[in-house]
Formats: sequence, structure tokens, C-alpha cells
Amino acid sequence: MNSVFLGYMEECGDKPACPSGWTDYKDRCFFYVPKKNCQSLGGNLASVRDKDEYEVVQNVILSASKDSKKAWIGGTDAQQEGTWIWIDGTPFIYTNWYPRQPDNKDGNQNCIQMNFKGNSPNFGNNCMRNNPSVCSKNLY
Ligand SMILES: [Ca+2]
Ligand SMILES: [Ca+2]
Repeated sequence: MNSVFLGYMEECGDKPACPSGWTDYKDRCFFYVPKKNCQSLGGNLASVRDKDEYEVVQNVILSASKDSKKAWIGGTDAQQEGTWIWIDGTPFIYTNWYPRQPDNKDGNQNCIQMNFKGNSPNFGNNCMRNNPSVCSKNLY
């Protein structure tokens, strides 16, 4: 890398910083929490917009928990069964469901867990369970 290129990077480097410990990716910050408390951290449960972002979120889980732990992310169909939304308002476009999911097993699966049986999101039994989660917040 030469000095001209570094200078250019500095010219354009006025992007806000993520809080310490959060992972910076594009216009957002991601953070793994062992107990769900994203809103107390000023964020939401994370949405996932594309495959690259999905892998970023998986890496956030892996590096923080030293494991591919199951973790809640911010998709839900609690308002209308079968209609999935991201709670932060992101359009629900990218899906990477585990085979035969969502199945709304026992009629009360309204939330999304990543890393269920391998590395695809599954739909959890109960959104309110106090399990590991991935939070996100916007940089702008
Ligand atoms: Ca459901
Ligand atoms: Ca399920």
C-alpha cells in the first residue's frame, strides 16, 4: 500500500465508529449477547440482508462465543402467522432456512434462530426465551 492510497483512505474515512466490541460491517454494527438485551444496548435483534451479511453475523457469533451457538436474530411472524418481517424494518428478502422450515411447530414458532443444526436459521419455539442473540445498530 502506498502513501497516496492511504491518504485517499483518510479523506474518505469519516465513517462513524461502532461501539467498542461491536463488529463493523457496511452501515451497521453487530454484537453477540449471551442473554437477549439488544434494546438495552440501543440496538435491535439483527436483521440479515444478504449472504455476505449472514456470514458476518455467523462470524460475530463464532468469535464471541467460541462456538456456532444458536442465537436469536430479529425476524418474526408474531403479528401475522406466516408473514415474516425484520423488526428493524429491513425488507424481508434474504432467506436461508433450514430444510422444511418454517414449520410453526406446535403452533407457536414466531422467531428466528441462526445456527440450528448446522448453519441455517431455524424458527425457535418461544421468542421470549433468554437465549444468546445477535444485536445490530445503524451507524447513520
Ligand atoms: Ca409462526
Ligand atoms: Ca421450526
